[in-house]
Order: sequence, then structure tokens, then C-alpha cells
Amino acid sequence: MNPLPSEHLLEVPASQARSLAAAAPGLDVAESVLRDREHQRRTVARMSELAGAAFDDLVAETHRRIRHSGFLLLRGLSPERGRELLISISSTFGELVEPYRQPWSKVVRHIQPRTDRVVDGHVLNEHLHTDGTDWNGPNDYTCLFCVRPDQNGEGRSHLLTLKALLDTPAGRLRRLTEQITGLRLPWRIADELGGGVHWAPAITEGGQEIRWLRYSVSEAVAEGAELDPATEKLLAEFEADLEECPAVVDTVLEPGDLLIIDNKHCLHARTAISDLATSDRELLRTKVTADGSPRPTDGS
Ligand SMILES: O=C(O)CCC(=O)C(=O)O
Ligand SMILES: [Fe+2]
Repeated sequence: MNPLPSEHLLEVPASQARSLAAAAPGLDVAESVLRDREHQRRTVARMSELAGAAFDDLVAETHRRIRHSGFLLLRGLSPERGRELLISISSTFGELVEPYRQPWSKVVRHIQPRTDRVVDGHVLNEHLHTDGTDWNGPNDYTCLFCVRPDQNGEGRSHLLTLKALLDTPAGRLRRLTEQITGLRLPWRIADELGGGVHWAPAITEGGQEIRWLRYSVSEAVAEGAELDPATEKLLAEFEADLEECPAVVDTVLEPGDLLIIDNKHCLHARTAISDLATSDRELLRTKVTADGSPRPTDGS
């Protein structure tokens, strides 16, 4: 486990953060208008107009830095303006997507321990995973804005880039990673997106992209998709060994941190929280599909 390497940290100067916070009230970030890609584009343009170089330079630097790094932590933004900052910055990466279209589903999701999804006594997000594994076309970016960390220092963030995983020194995890690469697996698609099973590899041939949450494969198998016992064993071992990978980065999000994750090139998780009901931890999350990239329901 490693502390956050400097290549993944972008410290926002206080003056820049002040300009962005001052511009935020000028944006319309009501949930009701957020599904409209044109509105998202206008929000970016408006932020650029109001904050000027403070926004344009930050966005340019963020895009430049994340291109090869897998994830980037922007530190020093105003925690009081999380919603506006998250929306305006993440919309520069593409469309903010929310394909469930249910009364409970939101473009900007509040992530709180008491509503985290628990399966077999474990919160799903405690396992290193990528997002959108139950969509045909997973999102390209996941953006997490920290409003408040857990009061006991739990719920630390873990990150593992695909590059670091593929560079794992010879050993069991290396072998499992090689075995899994290119292997077509069944993924259970969310009922809200049409249900059924979508076949795709967890790691594409040549190690270009990763899609990983063992639960989505297990759900496809429960649904009748056929997977031989040797592959099921391989997936269980891969899941367990990932957590032990020496390249995992461990860090705690602070109020005003914006973590941008390249969802096809980096796994993420949070560590366990002992009392889900009383934890103060609160994040805001967007999922982004890059313009021109497969949409959540493409190919169904
Ligand atoms: O709580 C976290 O830090 C991670 C949340 C997460 O994985 C998600 O919302 O997809
Ligand atoms: Fe996630």
C-alpha cells in the first residue's frame, strides 16, 4: 500500500479556488435540468465566463494530467460549492449520465455509508472495482467530491491503476491477471437498462481497458450464464489478490477534494466503515461518458 504519489495530486491554489467558489452561485445546477447535455455544456461555458482563467487553466491542467495517470485528486476546492464545482468540472469530460431514470436516481448522487449497497455483509464499494459494470457500456469517468470525511478516519480511498496492475511483479497476481486478460465474461445488466447478460472481457486483449466487479459476473451466473468452475475460481482468486496488490494507493479524502477516476484504466474502493449508520462521510458523485464513447445502453 502506498501514500498518494505526487503525480496524482493537483493542489488548487487558494486564489483560484476562491474565484471558482465566487462564480458557483451563477450556475443553474438543479437536478431537473441536469440530464440535458446542452445544459451541461452551457454550465461549462457559464463557469468559464464567470471564473475566467481560474476555471480554464484548472480544466486544461486536469485534462493534461489525467491523460496518462489513471486518476487525479484535485485538492483545495471549496467544500461549500461541491455541487457546482463537481458538475462544471466533470462536464468538461463528457456527458453526465444517469441511465436508471428512477425516482431515486440522480445525476449527482449523494454517497453516504448508510445507503451504500451491502451484499453478503460487505458494502460492494469496499472491493476494488470499476463503475457501470452492470451497464453495456460502462462510464469513462467517475468523479467523487468529498463534502465530509468519516469522523473516525474510516472509509479511506483505495486506487489501483490498470498500468500498475499490469506491471505487478511476477507472482500469483501477475499470473491471474494474465489468465483473465481477454477472457470473455458474462455481466448482469441492470433491469432498469433492459436486464439480461452482456459478454465482455474484464481486461481487454492487450491490456487496454478494465471492467471489474465480481458481483456483476456472479449475478449473471445466478441468472443462468454459463461459466466453468475453473473460471469462477480464477475470478474469486483475482478479486482477493487485487486487495493485496502492493501498488494500491491509499489516501483519505478531505473536504473540498475532487477525485477524478478514469474508470476504464483505474480501479477504486473505499475501506470498511464500522458503523454505517452513524458515519458522517458524504461524497457527491457523477459518472461521465466521453462524447463519442459507447453509451450505457449501447449494444443491448
Ligand atoms: O465511497 C467511495 O469512496 C467510493 C464510492 C464508489 O465506489 C461509487 O460510488 O461508485
Ligand atoms: Fe465505484
